[in-house]
Amino acid sequence: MSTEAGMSQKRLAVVTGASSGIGAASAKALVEAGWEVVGLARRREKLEALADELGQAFSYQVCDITDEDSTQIAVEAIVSKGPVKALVNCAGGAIGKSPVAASKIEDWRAMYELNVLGTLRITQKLLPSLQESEGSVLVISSTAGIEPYEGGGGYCASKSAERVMARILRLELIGEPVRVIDIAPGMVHTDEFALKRFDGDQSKAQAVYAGVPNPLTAEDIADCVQWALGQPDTVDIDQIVVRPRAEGSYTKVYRK
Ligand code: 8X3
Repeated sequence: MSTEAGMSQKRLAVVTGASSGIGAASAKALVEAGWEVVGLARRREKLEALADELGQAFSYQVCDITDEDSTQIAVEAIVSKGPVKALVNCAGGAIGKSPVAASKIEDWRAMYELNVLGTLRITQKLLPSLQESEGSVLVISSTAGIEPYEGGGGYCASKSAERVMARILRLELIGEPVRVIDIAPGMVHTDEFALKRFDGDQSKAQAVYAGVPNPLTAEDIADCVQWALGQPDTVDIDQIVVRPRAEGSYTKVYRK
């Protein structure tokens, strides 16, 4: 499909982690830009609310990408309706902020299962459809995958793995009509990221953003997603690193 032909036809994007944060914002931005979007997430009620808000251009599959059967069922339902033009991998998160010496193995395992293996699983399953459509794999990684920081062991390791996976996939697909895009956000203030990291502890979650003028929002990242996917099929935005102006690195943040 040529770029111009592709623009005039239906463009279907699959967004993982669509129930909240960057995933929900990306689904909205893509619908606003004329895409049809299938949102994947575990929480049906959140997906239903998004469907009510976004209307016909948005549908969803309740899906846990850490589960093989759940993902297979969702993918079969999606590809039966036609080729997928973009996969936006937003599902992911941080669990805990303990030093390596004291980290819980199960926290690391959960982050690997979701951030790395879940992304791998859904990407593998949708790749044939993306190849058919001259599509794009987009990964929301993190600056945590570029600059490790104390206490970030499991999360930084998983995000490094996710970034490396995207980079290697890009190399392995050279010559094929598929783009691989890695967007690495720094500090993004969403409702759930820090709360999940700190096991629901509101004060620890709020301290992450305390005094920081204008942390990024989920909508800022969704703009990057929409812009990167909106480039011509032959233009691969390999990597975007995006931070709030007040953040130079995880450990160099201006607070008022
Ligand atoms: C989130 C960025 O800085 O909290 O992916 O690790 S950070």
